[in-house]
Amino acid sequence: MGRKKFPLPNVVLSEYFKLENIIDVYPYGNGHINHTYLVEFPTCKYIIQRINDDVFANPFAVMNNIELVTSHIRKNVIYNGQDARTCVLTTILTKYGQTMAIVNDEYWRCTRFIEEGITYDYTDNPEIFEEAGRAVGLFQRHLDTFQARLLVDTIKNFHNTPNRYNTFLDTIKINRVDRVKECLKEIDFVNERKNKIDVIIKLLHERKIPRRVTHNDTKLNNIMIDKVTNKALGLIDLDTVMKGSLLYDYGDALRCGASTAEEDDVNLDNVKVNMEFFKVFTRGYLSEVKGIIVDEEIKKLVYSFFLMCFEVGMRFLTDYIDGDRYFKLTHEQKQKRPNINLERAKNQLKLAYEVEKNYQELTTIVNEILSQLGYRIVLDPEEII
Ligand code: ADP
Ligand code: GN1
Ligand code: MG
Repeated sequence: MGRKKFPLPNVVLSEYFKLENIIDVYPYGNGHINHTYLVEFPTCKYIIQRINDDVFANPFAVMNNIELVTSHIRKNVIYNGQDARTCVLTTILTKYGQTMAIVNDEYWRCTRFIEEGITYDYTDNPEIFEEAGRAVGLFQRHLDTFQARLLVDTIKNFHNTPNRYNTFLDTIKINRVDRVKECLKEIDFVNERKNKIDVIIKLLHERKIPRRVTHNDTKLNNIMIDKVTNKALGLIDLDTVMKGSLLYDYGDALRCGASTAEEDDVNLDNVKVNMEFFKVFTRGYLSEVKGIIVDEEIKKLVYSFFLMCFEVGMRFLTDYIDGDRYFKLTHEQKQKRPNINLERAKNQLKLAYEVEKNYQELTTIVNEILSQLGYRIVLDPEEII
């Protein structure tokens, strides 16, 4: 029997490529959700991903959303005289002309590998993080003219924090793998804040802030930065593009990039708000969304930073209690970091606490930037969560 040459089935590869031309295939990137591989040819590369259909119940809807959104952005990018191959994801069709290959009940897709860009899991370069802010703002600007109703909610209630809190309570009640006893402190932390978590969802329901097209997963490694110039190219990982609040995208990017520690750092003393990074990201972001963002959204910018740390911390905690069924562990993690979801939860809840503690200073920074960029609104520096 011959050795298996590539880590993904030849039947999948052959939906897209002539096998004999492939030089190598290997796992790529550090996403938590899909299985991602790089396929190398002598002169070019492609990304192949298995869509996680435990998470995305309707992969067709995911691909349909992506096609609609990327076509819209591509049109704008070309209009601006920029390179659409680097600034937007390009879906590669199967040999039958489909956006997905369905092989043995698995859903696979392929995109052009954006070799000109790089995604960082972590950066200590403020110039890059300011560009990340621009990329998130620009994404919003591109989609300001897109009809949100065309998109399907690929994960219902994705950023509905009160809804996620109810799931958290149910998971504790069920206590499927008897882990509740290991997380009592973190559970208390979450419960103590249950009255602070419905602000954005309420504003959306009351139509005090607009429902927009948002990315919903703006962590740093979903933001493509030009390798040479360090300038923003665009956002990738578009599986969760759907209707939402722009506050989710602003807050989520900060939770990931404006921390002094990585998401799974176990030394909680390392986890603080990186004020400089908060400032540069906010500057990049607000310079792009000027004229689009409304005052009621601006008032909740700092809050959204708190909420996104809290929400994902609670999600990691819920999943740990539930036996790691959503954020699945790799083989290596099972060996070396079996409690990684609890570690991530502690880390992100600590960051939420740090945002609370520094709320007024963060508000002052937003005010400075608003004034520098010529916005009229001034936030109340005395406000706390
Ligand atoms: P996940 O949902 O698992 O996070 P992503 O779509 O974010 O999946 O892909 C995981 C990683 O693979 C990204 O963080 C990025 O580094 C890399 N990646 C994905 N698609 C591309 C692409 N078209 N070009 C370059 N890198 C990519
Ligand atoms: C997941 O797919 P990825 O790794 O970019 C998750 C996000 C979380 C993030 C935490 C669809 O993002 O919601 O904030 O992990 N994506 C999904 O790191 O659940
Ligand atoms: Mg990703």
